[in-house]
Amino acid sequence: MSLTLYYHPLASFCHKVLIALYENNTAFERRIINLAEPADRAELEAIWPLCRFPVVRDHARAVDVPETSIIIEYLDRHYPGAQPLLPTDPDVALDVRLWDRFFDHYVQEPMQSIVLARLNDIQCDQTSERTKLKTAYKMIEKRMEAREWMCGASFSLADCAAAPALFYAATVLPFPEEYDALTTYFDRLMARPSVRRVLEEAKPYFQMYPFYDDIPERFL
Ligand SMILES: N[C@@H](CCC(=O)N[C@@H](CS)C(=O)NCC(=O)O)C(=O)O
Repeated sequence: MSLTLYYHPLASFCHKVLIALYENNTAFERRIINLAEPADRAELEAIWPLCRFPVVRDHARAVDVPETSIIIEYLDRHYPGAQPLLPTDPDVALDVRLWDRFFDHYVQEPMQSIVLARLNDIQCDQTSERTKLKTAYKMIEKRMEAREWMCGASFSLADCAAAPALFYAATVLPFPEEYDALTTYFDRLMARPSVRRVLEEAKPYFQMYPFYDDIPERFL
């Protein structure tokens, strides 16, 4: 098998790439990395010294590919499937990349900061992170009033980024009740077979998540 994915089934950025792989039925080998294990850490560090995952090793092309957005573009280019995740129209592709960046920087990052503070039992002012999430929710609500997927009628890289970011963000800061478009989009994402499969595989690990009690019953 050509591809090996270094990942952990609970990690939100790993979910983003798993969704892309499942969307296209791409064959890959799994290498679960437990960052608490020094040997696992060393293995990941040898590939990507920043020690962040996921990383894909492509044995056939002899390259290691880090960074989720780059991995998904790489898969789209070299291992295309039935569901292209980057549109061929360059302007639509730019829009997809913009919303992918939006979810990584303005949903994942503040959410992860809040989660890490809870994990490490750090009491700190989280006003800035919560404000970023509130602004992001408001922007998604407005954008999704007239859209099926983030960048139009087709599921894309932006939706791969959105699903795990919103899944975990909702546990640290619930969506405002009046945000129907955001809630409908979230439910649509959660019903997508690739996303369901990722969440099903994460189930055995959910108890390790510091906001476990805030995961809705339907996902447990
Ligand atoms: N920008 C990176 C972010 C990857 C990332 O932050 N992954 C987390 C897991 S969700 C990680 O490796 N955390 C380990 C750490 O921070 O030590 C990407 O898109 O791949």
